[in-house]
Amino acid sequence: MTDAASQPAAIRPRVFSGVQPTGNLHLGNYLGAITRFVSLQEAHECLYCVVDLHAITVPQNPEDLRSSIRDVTAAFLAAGIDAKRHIVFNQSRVAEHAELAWVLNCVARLGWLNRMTQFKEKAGKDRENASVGLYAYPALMAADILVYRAAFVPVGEDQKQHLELARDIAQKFNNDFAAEIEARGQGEAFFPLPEPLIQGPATRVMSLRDGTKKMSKSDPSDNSRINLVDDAETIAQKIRRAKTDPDALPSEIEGLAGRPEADNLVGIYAALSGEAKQEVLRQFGGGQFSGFKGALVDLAVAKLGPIGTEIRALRADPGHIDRVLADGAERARAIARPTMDAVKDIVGLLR
Ligand code: AQP
Repeated sequence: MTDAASQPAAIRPRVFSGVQPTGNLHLGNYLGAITRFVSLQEAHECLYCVVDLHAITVPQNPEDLRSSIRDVTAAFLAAGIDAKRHIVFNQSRVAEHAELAWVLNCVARLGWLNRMTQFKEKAGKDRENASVGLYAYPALMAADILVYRAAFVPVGEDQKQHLELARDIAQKFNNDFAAEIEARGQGEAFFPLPEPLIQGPATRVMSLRDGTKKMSKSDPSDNSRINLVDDAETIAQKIRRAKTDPDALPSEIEGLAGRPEADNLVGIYAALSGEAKQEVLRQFGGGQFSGFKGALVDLAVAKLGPIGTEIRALRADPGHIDRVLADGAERARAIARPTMDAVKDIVGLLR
């Protein structure tokens, strides 16, 4: 047998990605990231991480954080991630993430971090009061990926800049320590430059209330997003109330220009049905939103309903979730520790 799935994990390209336990996972997280996580399992060795150290860069209620960590894990499993064949764990259990992040903080330049737009958005006007962790977040994200020397990172469009930074940090480490890396027989580049996988028709799902804003867990309006745990009635209500414009749907893609809400709903339909946007417009172009929204409700409920049911069932067994996370952390650490030991040797830290 020569198909990728039958290859030993060690020779399948390695994938890493993370999701923050900062609230209810929504359709944007699902279409932008989690569906890709699922499809990559076939031909890759995958590590999927609940990035709890990222979550605490902004204040969290400890009780809510604990349950969010379990909820994100439940969503991974409910969506079809196989925690036996791949690795599912929470970041804080593998201390090598934080350990490597410190070294990378010393490699990354202030000027690079100053350019990160997500920090500017999340810190808002009260920048002086943002945590140092929120500022250094992208260096921790680089460590998450590089500690496994991952080849590919499936993410939504919003993480593109952070991925570019991770590549810059990896490159600078390789350059700064080139002599030591070579002397230790680690080849020319110790860290491979990770490739972002930003693909599919829904890499940036927008708010249902405002087609110019990203669908987000932290949006104060619950009607702005479809949560993976929403029941059928809630999904239906949110779609029916989604903002639209007065015109009929266009028949051609070009007709979606300047119509962010229409574009978003068509994109969501396309992503859930696996069709191209043009195909969706071929079916619904010229019609009113009410008919299209009815079809979108049916599709969304059919696709998301079973996942929500499974998440609720898994929530009832936190012991199972905790065992999955502990087992995943042990297997993740077995990969991360040798990288960290090599980094210490390369940098000149005694161990
Ligand atoms: N709206 C989105 N469309 C497509 N992809 C998205 N992702 C997030 N929002 C969208 C992708 O989901 C993965 C996990 O994201 P995260 O939860 O770790 O952080 P985030 O990007 O900050 O997500 P939120 O919902 O906006 O959270 P808050 O409100 O807490 O900041 C990532 O791959 C992300 O690209």
